Amino acid sequence: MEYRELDVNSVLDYLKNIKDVMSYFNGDDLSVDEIGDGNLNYVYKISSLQNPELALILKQAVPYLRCVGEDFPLSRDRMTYEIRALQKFYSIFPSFIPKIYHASEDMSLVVMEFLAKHVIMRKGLIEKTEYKNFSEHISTYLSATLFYTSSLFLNSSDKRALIDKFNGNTELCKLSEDLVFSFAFMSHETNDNENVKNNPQAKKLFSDAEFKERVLELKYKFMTQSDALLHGDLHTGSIMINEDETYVIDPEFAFVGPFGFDIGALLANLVHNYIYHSLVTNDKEFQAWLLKTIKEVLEKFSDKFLSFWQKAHTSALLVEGYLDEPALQNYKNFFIKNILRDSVGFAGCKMARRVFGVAGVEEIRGIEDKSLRAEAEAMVLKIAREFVIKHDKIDTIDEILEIIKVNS
Ligand code: ADP
Ligand code: SR1
Ligand code: MG
Ligand code: MG
Ligand code: MG
Repeated sequence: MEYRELDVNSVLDYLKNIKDVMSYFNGDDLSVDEIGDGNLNYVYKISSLQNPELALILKQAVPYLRCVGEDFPLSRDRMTYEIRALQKFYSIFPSFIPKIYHASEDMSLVVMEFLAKHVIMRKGLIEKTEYKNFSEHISTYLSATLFYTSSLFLNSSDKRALIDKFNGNTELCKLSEDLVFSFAFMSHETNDNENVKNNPQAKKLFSDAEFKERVLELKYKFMTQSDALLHGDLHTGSIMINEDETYVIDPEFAFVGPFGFDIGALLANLVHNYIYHSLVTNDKEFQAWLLKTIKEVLEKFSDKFLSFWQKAHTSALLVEGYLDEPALQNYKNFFIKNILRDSVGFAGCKMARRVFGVAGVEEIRGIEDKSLRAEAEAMVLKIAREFVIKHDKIDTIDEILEIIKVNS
């Protein structure tokens, strides 16, 4: 089928020939609304007019960046990788991934379960909602997806086949290389230049050679280290949640990259939210919940990752009998510490890019009062800098919490 860009008027015409979607709606009359709020794609909600319980999502990639327009071309192949990642992650842990009803690489679209009872986590956190199962859920998601797609579990040929399957997601990897690790730390046309202009914090950041050199180390890892299949954009806007359930959506940036990148993205976004509550709502109780959650996510991730490893036998990395038991335990503990250290480093890059870079986060860029926003940006940059400079010396999770507390 030849690609065509859909709109609210043509979605139903496309879907009428898709048996799995039509049988889901039992022949009901349907309506279509565009509900996308992300930077890249169009998201349509298809609803039954007879039965309010029945609804699906159709997400289509267009050959440009939605938030900029056709002047910023971007390969719609990103949907091919989103479909593959949704399928792969669903095969590892289906309860965290929306069910797919239909996917077309030609049309660069996917039709999936509508998460009716869930909200975008960033919005829930801004409203001070405590999600008591979140650390349990997301630590399972992270440890399972990272472990079971790594060379700690896969044999050599399966791992290389996995890399092959995602290796073509070049444009989105390049977007992260540019936006997460480069443009936001230098003068660049894509930055929020209204804010950069005459801003002493921008001047200081752009000339901070020590910070920028350490960012390069992390960028190099991002570009070269093929540890595991990543979501690639795991901020709190890619999580849909309620008290009981957690879903991870929008894995279009998926590629086989460094273990710490998704964990770092999540950590960065929880810290953004902490800073927001520190300055805007001044809600100490909610801040304490956020810190407790960060600690639990990291601790549970480490425990679960090690326990998956304990259960696995040989893999591409560890051949039976290669190390005795005490040496093996030492090796594993050191391995997990390095994942946490990299996560902190990536979190620092991910936090700092949201200050002057092209895409901000609501918790910081959305602060209307200019001087309060500048205060929030100063906190983000302080913590981000500490994360980046100190990440490879971090020994305990409490040290990470201390950096957040002392600087906010
Ligand atoms: P983008 O890649 O453009 O960021 P997303 O996949 O993040 O697109 O989707 C944009 C928005 O659409 C989400 O923030 C959410 O509000 C809504 N959305 C996406 N998928 C679903 C879903 N399965 N159920 C309900 N809402 C969804
Ligand atoms: C211009 S695209 C900016 C960002 O949106 C996505 O969600 C990713 O975070 C990307 O870096
Ligand atoms: Mg999104
Ligand atoms: Mg489900
Ligand atoms: Mg996206």
